[in-house]
Amino acid sequence: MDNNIGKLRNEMNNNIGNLRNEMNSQLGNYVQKPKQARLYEHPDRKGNFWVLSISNECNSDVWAHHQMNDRASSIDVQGNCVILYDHANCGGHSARFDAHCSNGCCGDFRKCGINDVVSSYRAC
Ligand SMILES: [Ca+2]
Repeated sequence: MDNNIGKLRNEMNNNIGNLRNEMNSQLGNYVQKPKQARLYEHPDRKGNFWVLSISNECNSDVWAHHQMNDRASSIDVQGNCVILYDHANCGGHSARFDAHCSNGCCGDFRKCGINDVVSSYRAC
């Protein structure tokens, strides 16, 4: 009798575990991963970097983080599309960096007139 109860309990626990795994896996398909990119201090992704949290809202955390404000010289868009701006609150001169870096200046902002000025950004 005790053996049967133990067996049933184990079986039930296994089923619950399988259901939980299945549920988490299904949920994972709906939870959107945050979009990120890296802004680098020097050309060719060198020096200190700052991780951008990209959304449709303008983000001025580069401006607020004084060690990176007006210093960025290259970017790794990590498959995302980002618009970088000269001023806080997405103001002033801007440059658009798509997933393929088709503007040709991901590795060197001097080529697109946005070197050492970036203060804010948003998703394309
Ligand atoms: Ca600036």
